[in-house]
Amino acid sequence: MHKWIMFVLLSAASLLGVYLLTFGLPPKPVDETAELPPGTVLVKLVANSDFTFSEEEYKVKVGDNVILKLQNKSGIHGAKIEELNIDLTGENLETEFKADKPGEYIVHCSVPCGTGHVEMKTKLIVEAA
Ligand SMILES: [Cu+2]
Repeated sequence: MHKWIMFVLLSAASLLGVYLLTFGLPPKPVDETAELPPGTVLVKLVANSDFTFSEEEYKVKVGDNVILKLQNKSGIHGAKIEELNIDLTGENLETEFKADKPGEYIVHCSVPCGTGHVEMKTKLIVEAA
């Protein structure tokens, strides 16, 4: 009788092993903000397929050192902030700058990406400290 149980356990363990070898362990969620130095904030613009960015506005504070990243979830987009001389496109999807002037900055897509391109905008709000 014990042999039967051992057989079932062994089979289950083997199946689990094969499963893990095939699919690998589920990736652990990476907390990208965990290793940022104090005073540095990460703003991640996620560009979606429906010509939107993931948030209607992104907020930082005056004095923040901002790491601005663009992630193209679907399609190829860009993110341009004219007043700050920032344009994230192509290989250059990350930049770092100091938020030193409060205000609302329009972020718009800078890569012609389709019918919704002209309206593809979001806001970066720099709040007074
Ligand atoms: Cu676009």
